[in-house]
Amino acid sequence: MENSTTTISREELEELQEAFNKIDIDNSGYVSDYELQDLFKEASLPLPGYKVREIVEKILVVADNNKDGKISFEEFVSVKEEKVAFVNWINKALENDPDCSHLLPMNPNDGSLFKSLADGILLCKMINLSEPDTIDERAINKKKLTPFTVSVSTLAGNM
Ligand SMILES: [Ca+2]
Ligand SMILES: [Ca+2]
Repeated sequence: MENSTTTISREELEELQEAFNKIDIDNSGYVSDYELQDLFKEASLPLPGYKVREIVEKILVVADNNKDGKISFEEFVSVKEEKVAFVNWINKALENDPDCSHLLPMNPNDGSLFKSLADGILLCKMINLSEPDTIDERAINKKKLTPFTVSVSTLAGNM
């Protein structure tokens, strides 16, 4: 595999697989729209349901390369290839935001993005960056949010 063109390290692939498995609630091997919606529900974001559906549709448009309406692990990984530019953009855009100072700057070359997104606050900020005023920032729960019910230790225990 040494001559592979992929830039993804084995470690990173494992992190991606872990994140993917968390989202793929029914273990179908695909992330579907309802699973993405669940993710938002569990994050307890102050978003109305129709907004969540809109955002989920946007994620699908970006990530669903073969247009079968669901995200395969391969598609999930290819989203990652945009990650470095994305992380650098977030670091820059939110560098002076005191609500995010505990999360930034993120390292674009490891799993920081996923860990930081799990915080919830950063996810709200990002949604507002892409669509200003989607979320009333006063409504963001500044305490630590816990969007994932499946903890890393549970996952590790199952391996
Ligand atoms: Ca699934
Ligand atoms: Ca697909």
